[in-house]
Amino acid sequence: MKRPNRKPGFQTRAIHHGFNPAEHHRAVTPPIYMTSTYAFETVEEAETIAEQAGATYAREHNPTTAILEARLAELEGGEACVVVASGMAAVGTLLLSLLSQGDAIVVHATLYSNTFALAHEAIPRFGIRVIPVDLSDPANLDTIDPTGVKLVYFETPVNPTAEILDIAAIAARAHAFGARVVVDSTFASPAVQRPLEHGADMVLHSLTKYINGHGDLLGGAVIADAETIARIRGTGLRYITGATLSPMAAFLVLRGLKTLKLRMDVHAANALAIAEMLEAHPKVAWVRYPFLPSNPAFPTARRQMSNGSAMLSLGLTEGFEAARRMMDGLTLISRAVSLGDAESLIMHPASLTYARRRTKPEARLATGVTEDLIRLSVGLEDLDDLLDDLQSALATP
Ligand code: 4LM
Repeated sequence: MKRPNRKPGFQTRAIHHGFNPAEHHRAVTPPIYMTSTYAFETVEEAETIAEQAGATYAREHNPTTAILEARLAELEGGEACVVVASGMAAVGTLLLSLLSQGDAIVVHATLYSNTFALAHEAIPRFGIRVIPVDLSDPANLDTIDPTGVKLVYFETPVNPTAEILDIAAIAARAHAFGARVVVDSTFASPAVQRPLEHGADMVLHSLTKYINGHGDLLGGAVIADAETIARIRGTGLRYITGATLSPMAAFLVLRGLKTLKLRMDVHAANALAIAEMLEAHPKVAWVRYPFLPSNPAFPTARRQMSNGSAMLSLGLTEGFEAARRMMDGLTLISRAVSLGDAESLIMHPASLTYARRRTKPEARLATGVTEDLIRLSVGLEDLDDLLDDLQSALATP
């Protein structure tokens, strides 16, 4: 019997929310609607549907995608969601929908490298003032000129440092001068952290990472109030970027979501054990993982995250060259960018940035990213195998 007053748990909603088999020929799994356009009985019907911002064309509407959007909004505790073709499409579509010439945006000093490039190279070209602030101390927000600041934008945990920013403290200060807060929560996923519950106004995800979780597609999402999402969909997605997620990708993300919480529990348990091993290792100079008890950010992390997720950063006592040698010694963990997959992935931002400079001299490391920093996305392999691989690689002379 149904108990109407009890809200189903996260895992149940991740499997069922927003889908009724009775509306889809009793299919238990959401069907993939491969169509670019929709037919109407009459011109009047087309007009009515267009007026209600309903499905007229697949750049903005698709039934498979709509199930994913309803489910992500529910899991983040937001009113509405729009999904797009990649995480960068989400960042670009959001900023180009909500900012205009003369506006300003605060960004945390450290960001994912391409969000950093968007903020510091592209956005200023449109007459938008970009104000980098070290948000690890939220009081730094009190020192800026808030004129025209519409958005305060940051990631937590931060890419690639795994630093933790205090969502509630930053949101309180941003709201005091009338700005809205956007949190890129890609490194956590809604199974671990729900920024809207801590005062953020919008949540952004690269679906490519934990939410899909299987390393086989690109996708992005923004979750916010219904009016903001209607604006992002109706301008940003419709005629600025047109960066629509394919229905096939939406279907795969829905499949990934069903196991998100289960995966995050194993990711986090593996990551904590690896962080503890690294912390005690003589060749490791430092390690940063949100839920390491020695991490000064642990109390903040515990307040806003249910576990530490599985992104960690570390530096070796012998620095840059030692990082490259250690990574080349790994046989199980893949040397690859991206994160959140079943496979463990490791990368060294400084090497990639230096390589990129051969073709793009202005390429630079984001603030706070040191030359020795190695980033590890801990996967779902057996913990003993991961520990073995890391310990053997660290033993490489
Ligand atoms: C990477 N990251 O770090 P798409 N926001 C965050 C991210 O980490 C990323 C994006 C947005 C990496 C990709 C190669 C916090 C991406 C952008 O890759 O466009 O889905 O997401 O290794």
